[in-house]
Amino acid sequence: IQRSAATLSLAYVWVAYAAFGLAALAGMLQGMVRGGIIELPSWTNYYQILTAHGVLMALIFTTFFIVGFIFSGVARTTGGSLHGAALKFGWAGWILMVTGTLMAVVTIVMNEASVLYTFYAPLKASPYFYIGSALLVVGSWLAGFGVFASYRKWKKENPGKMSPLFVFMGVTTYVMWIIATLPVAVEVLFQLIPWSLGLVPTINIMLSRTLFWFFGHPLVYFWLMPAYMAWYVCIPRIIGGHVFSDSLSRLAFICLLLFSIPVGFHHQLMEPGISAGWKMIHVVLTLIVVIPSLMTAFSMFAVFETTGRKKGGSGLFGWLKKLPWTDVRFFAPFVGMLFFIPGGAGGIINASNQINAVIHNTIWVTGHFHITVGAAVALTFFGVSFWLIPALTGRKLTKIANRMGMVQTVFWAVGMFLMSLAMHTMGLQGAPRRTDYTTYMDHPTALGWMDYQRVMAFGGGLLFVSAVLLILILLYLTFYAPKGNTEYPIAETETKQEVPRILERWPVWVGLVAFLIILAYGYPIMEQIQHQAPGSPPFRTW
Ligand code: HAS
Repeated sequence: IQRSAATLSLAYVWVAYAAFGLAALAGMLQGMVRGGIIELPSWTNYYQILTAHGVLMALIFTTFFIVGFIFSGVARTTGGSLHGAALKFGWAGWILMVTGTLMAVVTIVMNEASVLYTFYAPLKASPYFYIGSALLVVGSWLAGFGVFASYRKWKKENPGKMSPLFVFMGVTTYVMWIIATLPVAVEVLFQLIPWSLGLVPTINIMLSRTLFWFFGHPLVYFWLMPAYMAWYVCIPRIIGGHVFSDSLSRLAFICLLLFSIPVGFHHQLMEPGISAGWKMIHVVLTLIVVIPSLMTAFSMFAVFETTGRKKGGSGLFGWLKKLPWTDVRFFAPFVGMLFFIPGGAGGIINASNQINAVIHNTIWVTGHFHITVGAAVALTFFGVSFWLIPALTGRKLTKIANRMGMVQTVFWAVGMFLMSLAMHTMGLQGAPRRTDYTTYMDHPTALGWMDYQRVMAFGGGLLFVSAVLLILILLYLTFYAPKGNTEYPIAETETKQEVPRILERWPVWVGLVAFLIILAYGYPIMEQIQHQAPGSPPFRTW
């Protein structure tokens, strides 16, 4: 990869890890507070730290890493460089995103934005928090336009050819992201900012929550799709195999594009103001969006088995032994995949209307998203970073870094396992999410949760140790590892495969997305505007 593209990608990846480090510290503190192990000094509070953790980890770490990773992969698979316009868009996006991040972080530090990462009204933050979030989103759009510029250039130079698989997946991810962020932009620009500036006294809460989840669910796929890009395109090369099926991989991404947006009501199943029929439509579409993940599981099993067998593995499970278990580039994402099996099953449980009544707003949900984004996605991003950073800095992934990476992965996995198991168990016993330490006046049920809360805090401690270790390894790979070449692994199919052209006809897919969105959201949103409640009284958090 040419230096200009490598520097841009690295600039994104390192902001991601700076946010990750702070977020990990906030995460550990908040686990210990909730577990009753420590008390915070009076100048801060649990909700401030919870907001810092959620915003920095779920919004800043992920978005910066994803943008940096996609830029690097697009450069790698389109001849080693980025189009001039892509670089310009990329840097402009970086500046906006960093500015937005700083604005959000400063307001959180000043305790003027303790509104959690979902910033639900009527919790109200300083207008600078919302403006910062808007800049983050607009910056990511610019990055997306940069990827589109490189894609168009490649298409022009290669008329009639299907784009490289990585590029196709990157473009699909951004198309989905740009469409999905429009509703949250509307919520922030037309509801939250005027309200927090005091220009309007109240806002339509129901509408603001609907617009948030219109974006909030596809947001989780924005995290997942780049992890899938690594699974489909990079992992097969790392283990010495091939992409299982080019068409299947592209089809899975098209399904994610189509079905990840019109499903937001599965986060609002317990809310009034949306009738059961519309919720039912969203639940059905949610169960459809599970299918591309099942296709991915099938594909990954196929890649692992065929590669293992080619390397001499025999019998029902003998091929498993032939996988490179001591290579952290494979091991970390693989552990992530294992977490995603219960993570996906938990998602299906959540989406089922009646069972949602049991788990909604309990700490089960927190357990669910720690094993999906916090394990499946995060471990994949770590696994990618171990080769991406040295590939970008022109250094070597040394044996010692690899070994330390394995240790770091084990710490993360054990920490996450303990923490999320405790969360799921407590959740089923009714423990609410998003609460400070409390024994509910020594109520026996709440006292029964306390041991789990301590396990949660212990898991959080292991995660923090793992995070520190990770940052040390990545610093070493950026500045101190010996100079040399580290491969940017991109796999190909074993034989040339014909891919149906329709998969790359964007107007068809964008048209279908628009149709599904209008079907799922058009009428309910119209109803929410028409019959809006008087509005909730504003509640300042500072
Ligand atoms: Fe979720 C809540 C439903 C996936 C993240 N989810 C959340 C929240 C977050 C989140 C952050 O329906 C909380 C939001 C908040 O703050 O309130 N989720 C689903 C469903 C899926 C799903 C149906 N979620 C994710 C992913 C996330 C994520 C992915 C982040 C990246 N989720 C819900 C619902 C709620 C919810 C409700 C609201 C709950 C409430 O009431 O508040 C599906 O997409 C899951 C499909 C996945 C699979 C798994 C496939 C398995 C694979 C691994 C294969 C393993 C291999 C290993 C190959 C079906 C691909 C090989 C092994 C060998 C041994 C060889």
